[in-house]
Amino acid sequence: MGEVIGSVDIDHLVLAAATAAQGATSRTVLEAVEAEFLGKRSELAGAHRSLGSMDEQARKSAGAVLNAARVQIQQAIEECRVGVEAAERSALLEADRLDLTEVVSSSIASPVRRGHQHVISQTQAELEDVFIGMGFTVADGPEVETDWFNFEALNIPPAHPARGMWDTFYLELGEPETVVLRTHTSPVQIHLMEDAVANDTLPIHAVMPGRCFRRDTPDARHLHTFHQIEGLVIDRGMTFVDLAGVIQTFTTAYFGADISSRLRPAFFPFTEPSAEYEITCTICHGEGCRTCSQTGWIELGGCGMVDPAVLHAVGIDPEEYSGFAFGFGIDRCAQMRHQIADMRALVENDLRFVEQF
Ligand code: FA5
Repeated sequence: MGEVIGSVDIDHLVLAAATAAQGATSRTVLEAVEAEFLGKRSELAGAHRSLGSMDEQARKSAGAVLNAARVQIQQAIEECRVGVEAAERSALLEADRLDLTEVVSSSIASPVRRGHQHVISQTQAELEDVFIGMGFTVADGPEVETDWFNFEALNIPPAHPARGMWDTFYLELGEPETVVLRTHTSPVQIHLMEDAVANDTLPIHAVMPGRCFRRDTPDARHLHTFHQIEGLVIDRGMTFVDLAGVIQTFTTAYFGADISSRLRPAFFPFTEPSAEYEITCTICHGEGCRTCSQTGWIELGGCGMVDPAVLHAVGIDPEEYSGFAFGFGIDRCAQMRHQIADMRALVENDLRFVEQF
């Protein structure tokens, strides 16, 4: 037994206070421990009061013992206070923590799903890759064009019957120029040729993919908004053989070697001679079906040698340069490659369809 002052066993009191402080799990409990062992009504305070009845000698030594005991109890409580406060802080942080993994795993009804490129964009990128591999550059042009770029510069004056094939959406922007949503990517040919003349950068070997618009009624192989990839080569000594070779190379690269294809004579006001490139319908393998209107063939694009009148109009000397151009439907290419019976499926946004590619 340690020293007893005013019937209080001081060592025992210090030990009891330290034990109580260590058992405290919160600041509130620790404050209660502090009040119990150091407060006005504590045993220590009672022992202090008993000093008054002692003689001076005994009061001095008992006072020193009580002060030492008070310091020890205070230290024990302070040490515990640091731990309790740290534990309370981390409990608070834990409760407040934002669990970023929770969103992905399970906690919301429809988790965000990672998307991917649409099959039309994939097809465009694949075709661009093929042409880049053949030494072409990729160029861009406006989707909104003046009548001049979309028609007139391509040898299609007002009232030309070919305008009927490419009826479009007119934008009412007022005079002086008629403005249309472009019906094909061919006007980009004019932009490129004008730029090359202005900057003296002939020859041209470029493809120009992009969106086109027509007042076509959507059906198994038509949309009102679709995509073409235009090709333009302007160089010295170009012939129809170069054109046929380029078309064969890129269609073989995209569809594989065993497609069967044909070039059929056709008319375009801006090429002479002109042709249409067709492949055997991949839905019916040439037997005839709804997609190919029972013909067994599907047209992928038009092409031809650039008409000297077009070269002349943009300031290129047709005696020095010749060239060829083509315009293929990107959506048509995707449709035939993936055997999509009805092109409208491409734009209906049905995820069961889109996710297959
Ligand atoms: C043209 O648009 C010409 N500009 C092509 C051309 C370019 C000829 C350069 C000569 C030189 P055409 O109208 O045939 O041609 O369209 C070309 C291709 O675009 C079609 O074979 C088809 O694959 C695609 N296409 C045309 N209209 C639609 C449509 N409404 N929906 C989906 N694809 C279409």
